[in-house]
Amino acid sequence: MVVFITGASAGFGRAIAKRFAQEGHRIIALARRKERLESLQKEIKECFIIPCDICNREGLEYHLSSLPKDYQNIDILVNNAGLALGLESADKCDFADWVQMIEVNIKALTSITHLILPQMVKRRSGHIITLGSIAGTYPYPGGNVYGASKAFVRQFVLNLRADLAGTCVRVTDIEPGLASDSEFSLVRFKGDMQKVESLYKDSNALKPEDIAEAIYWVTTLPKHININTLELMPTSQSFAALNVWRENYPQ
Ligand code: 8X3
Repeated sequence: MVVFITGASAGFGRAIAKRFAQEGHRIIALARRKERLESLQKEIKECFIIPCDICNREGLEYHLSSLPKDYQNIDILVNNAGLALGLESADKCDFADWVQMIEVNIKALTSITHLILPQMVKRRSGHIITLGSIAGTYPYPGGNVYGASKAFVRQFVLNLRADLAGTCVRVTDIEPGLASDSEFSLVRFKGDMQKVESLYKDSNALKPEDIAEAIYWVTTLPKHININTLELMPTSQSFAALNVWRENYPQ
């Protein structure tokens, strides 16, 4: 199969590329950082790299129209690129951070899906994977736009399922909880390593390889099975009671 992975240079994306490559599949790896893509290319056998900003639709169009023959029929699109910026309360957030999350998590994800989906429908075969989050279902303080962007992703996937009835194209939203060993939290905390370390300390968080395994599983199930959403958390993570703020409100 040909597997197109966005955000493939590190973390989840890199682990997903390696998992599929291990089974002999061809990888198209897209990310901004060329050197990292080149190092991935050295690690796996059949890998075509696209150094491109996922927000650049013209760039995406160009690269998609110049894929080598063996890579033109994309069987799986893994919409992995995405980010969280900040964990402040909404009234204290930087608006530019909100815009950037919307640009990458929503606009870029829909852009690449829009470019690749028609060829899958035409061939009556293919699987679109998105990386959602538990934050798209469960609100938490500081989740504001990040969680909302992942709620978009979840609903987009379900709506795609409705549109794709009868096309044989499958769509799945993978929704991880706390996951370490990627740049996710370092980006979210803007390089504050102390915050990252205290978040993951003794947490037994999910690892990129766990996410890759989940994706490998949903995409290799018999063709008549479509996993719509797959929510996974580390066993150590669970739910807390709803918050009740107690004070006498002015009447
Ligand atoms: C990442 C999971 O719990 O940090 O999407 O929101 S969480």
